[in-house]
Amino acid sequence: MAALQGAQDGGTFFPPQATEAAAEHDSVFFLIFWISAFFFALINVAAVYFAIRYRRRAKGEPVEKSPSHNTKIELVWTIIPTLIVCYLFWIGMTGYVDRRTAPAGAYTVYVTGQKWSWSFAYPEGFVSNELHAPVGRAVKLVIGSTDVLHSVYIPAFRVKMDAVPGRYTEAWFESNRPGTYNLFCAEYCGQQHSMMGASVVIHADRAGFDEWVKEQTDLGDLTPVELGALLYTRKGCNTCHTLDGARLVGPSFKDLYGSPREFEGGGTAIADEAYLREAIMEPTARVTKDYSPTMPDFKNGPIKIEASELVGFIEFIKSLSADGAAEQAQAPGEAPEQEQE
Ligand code: HEC
Ligand SMILES: [Cu+2]
Repeated sequence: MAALQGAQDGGTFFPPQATEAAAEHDSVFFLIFWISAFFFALINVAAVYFAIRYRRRAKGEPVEKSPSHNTKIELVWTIIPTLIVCYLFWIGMTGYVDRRTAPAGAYTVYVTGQKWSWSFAYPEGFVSNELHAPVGRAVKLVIGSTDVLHSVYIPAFRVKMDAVPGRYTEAWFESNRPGTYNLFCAEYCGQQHSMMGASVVIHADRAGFDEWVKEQTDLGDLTPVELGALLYTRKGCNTCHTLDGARLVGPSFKDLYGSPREFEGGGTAIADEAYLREAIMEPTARVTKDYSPTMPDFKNGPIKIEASELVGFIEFIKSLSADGAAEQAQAPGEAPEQEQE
């Protein structure tokens, strides 16, 4: 029975409890579960017993006299269940209101769902594809979508809220347990729905979190290739593009530079700097063959790419192909040229 009750490390029914709300949620669930189990057993046993006791008799067999009613029993089976459902309503309602109302002064993170990835914009002015927070701090999620219905679902926090295009929804949590948890999309949103996940990282203390925020905001003295490598995860390219040649939502960046590209609806090109620039800033101008035009708009969308960052992406992608790496070795630190192959 303890295994059923969802201990901190997760029971049979539930993932670990990483918020106080999760523990409350599970206790309400199990209370209702055991009350239902008790009445299920009671009613079935009574039904079988009465079916036998008051079965149809053979002709001539004496019939047991049955009373028309019994006020005492009727009062008991009316009042007790009424009190129970009132109590369940009370704990359900107060729990719901608590879950819906973020405490004043909560740390606000803007969550955006899009086919098929999540992005998290922080009040310090940066965007990440991971949700980070320190232990013991209330975090309010303001949730939007750029295309279709999605749903933010963090099982370990017992948090679930739809992301609806054209409006903002809210959810909140306060974790009491450091660790890394899963965030899923819980609204079927198309082909790559099952791959639409993100990590939620709860830092053990405020200092660890502040450190992470500093890393995100401080670009330091990076070469263009290093900048591109950093932005590749920070702007969420890694949710759709790999570096090892594997196909995800989009084509891999490995050996992309210098390779021949084919497009939907015809046409070909060699992936030089000018092409990469167009592919990143205007992804729908020419759509790579066998892929759908689902790359986010980095010009006007919620996550933007600055001119200085574009150089980083191009140099980073170049460094991932033999041709590009050789060129970079010849002319270290030079800005990308526009020449054709
Ligand atoms: C939601 C998924 C998604 C994200 C996020 C994404 N892309 Fe894409 N990307 C695609 C898809 C799909 C294609 C192929 C279709 C097309 O050409 O638009 C593509 C194509 C490309 C291409 C052209 C590849 C080729 O085959 O010629 C480049 C370059 C590129 N993306 C760069 C980026 C960069 C840089 C980022 C991050 C700033 C990024 N993408 C983020 C989905 C994504
Ligand atoms: Cu989704």
